Amino acid sequence: MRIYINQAGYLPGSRKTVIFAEGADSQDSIKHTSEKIIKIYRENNVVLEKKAEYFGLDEGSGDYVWRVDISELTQEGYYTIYGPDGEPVLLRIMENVYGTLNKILCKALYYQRCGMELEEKYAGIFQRKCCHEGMAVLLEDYEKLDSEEVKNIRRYEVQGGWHDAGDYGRYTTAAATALAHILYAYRFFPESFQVALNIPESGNQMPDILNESLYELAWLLKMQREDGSVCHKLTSMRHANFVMPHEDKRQMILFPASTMATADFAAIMALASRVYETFDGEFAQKAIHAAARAWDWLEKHPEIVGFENPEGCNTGDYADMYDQDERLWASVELYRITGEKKYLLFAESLMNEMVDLTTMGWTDVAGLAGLAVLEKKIVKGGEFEDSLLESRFQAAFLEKAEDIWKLSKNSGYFAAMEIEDYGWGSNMVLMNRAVISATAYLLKPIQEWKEVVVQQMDYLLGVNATGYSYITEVGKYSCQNPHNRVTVSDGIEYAIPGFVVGGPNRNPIDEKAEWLIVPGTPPMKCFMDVWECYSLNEITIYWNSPAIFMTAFLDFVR
Ligand code: 9MR
Ligand code: ZN
Repeated sequence: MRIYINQAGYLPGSRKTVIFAEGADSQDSIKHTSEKIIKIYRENNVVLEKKAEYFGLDEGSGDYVWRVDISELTQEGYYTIYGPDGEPVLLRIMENVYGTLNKILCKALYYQRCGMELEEKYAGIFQRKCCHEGMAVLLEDYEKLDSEEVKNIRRYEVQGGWHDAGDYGRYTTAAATALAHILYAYRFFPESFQVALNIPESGNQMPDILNESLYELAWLLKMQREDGSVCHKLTSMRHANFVMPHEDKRQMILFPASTMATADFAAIMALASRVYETFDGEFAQKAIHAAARAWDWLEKHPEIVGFENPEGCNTGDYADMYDQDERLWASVELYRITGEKKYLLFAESLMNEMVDLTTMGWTDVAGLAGLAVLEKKIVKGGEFEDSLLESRFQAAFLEKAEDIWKLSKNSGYFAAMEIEDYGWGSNMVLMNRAVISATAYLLKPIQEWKEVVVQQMDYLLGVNATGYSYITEVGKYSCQNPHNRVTVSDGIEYAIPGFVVGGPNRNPIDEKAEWLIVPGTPPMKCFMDVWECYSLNEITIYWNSPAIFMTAFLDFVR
């Protein structure tokens, strides 16, 4: 029998779940339906005695599950909970739990910074030297590097941005998605982002989350070519070895443009232009100009221009065979900032093409267009200029929130997941669903939808069948061995705190996980906190970003 709690802490006013579980294969002869009473102590006094509710066999985990709702406890402080087997577990209730966590998740992005020294006064023990200062070449010139023609090759200054993940690549669609979660979160919940992050720009009048995001945006501008198109990625031909970033001297290559990258770029630059307008007019101008140029190129390329890794390249490809959702997002954002009818007409013409209007991962971004459209309603109680788009997106988000709630209710662990969802980066699927639920709650305050967000946060922080907190160094049993080249090679005992790892994956593709995960393991348990397991335990910017959205939301509505 094991006991699972949210290891970061619970909000005083929100739903609080504790789970007891026992593997279906357990040798213990505990009768599954037998009554289980739990006791919660505070300073040696019993403050709550409660019967656990027997859920039954949970399919995702293969566990027999008992759930205890301890929402009655609303006083801040530390509590000890005794499980049926008598083992004590310490839990805490804290008003600022998600404010604090939000800050840690945001600060993690600073540690991903490329092309800049991380000084001790900001990075502490994680200080490191400047990396990836070299110039990049276009893929078509890469072959010429060893030839006579080398002197004619044009080189590009591409310094800056965040390393995408545990690798040192920088990828456009991944960057745009991460930035979108963050910038929409900032628009929806600005109050949740008022704390300083102790980064070099702190104190300059701009909220630090915008400072941090600007570091990425400024780099992203460098991914655009003269014709307006935007390169799909900037990486070396092969992933770096497990060395510190400054030791990675591989040639950086600007890979060809794709319509997905160009449309995402147009969308995020248009969004950034309106977000930064009051803080940095010059950047806002540059951003909208760049967005318009990207759009012009898209207009000239109505057919999809895809992206595929060239032979011999093993860095990420962020494969995506469909670009209509990216174009939709770009047109909506461009309409919001320019008010030009042509963008609106274009967006309307795409609405019926979309299978799902709520998606917000790097492959499918229709839901990001949704956030752009619904923002007016959420933030100012205003209306979007087009009632068709607004009503379609609103209906889609509300309907989806209802589905997500049902999913979560059917899981012993309240995880809004189906068996097939436990693939590479399953935590993102779960978090993106929470973002949808949060958005729907802002449109229509159905209590259950907010609880879904709370429960997905609980899952990330330990209320799941592995018992891990999937956020590095947050919680007693947190992931500490993420697949992150910096963490593997920095010689520091601790992981860099505040990174969300990919999570359980029933189809792991890295050798170590294939070897470690016993066939037949239930999907929610297909996880190892082992650094080689990149398809389980890697980190990326777009796994932190939905968590940033969720924590900002929870801090806002608490
Ligand atoms: O997060 C991505 C996951 O959804 C895909 O299944 C996988 C394979 O295409 O790629 C993941 O993204 C990785 C990227 O390709 C390179 N940087 C690290 C990313 C996280 O593992
Ligand atoms: Zn770097």
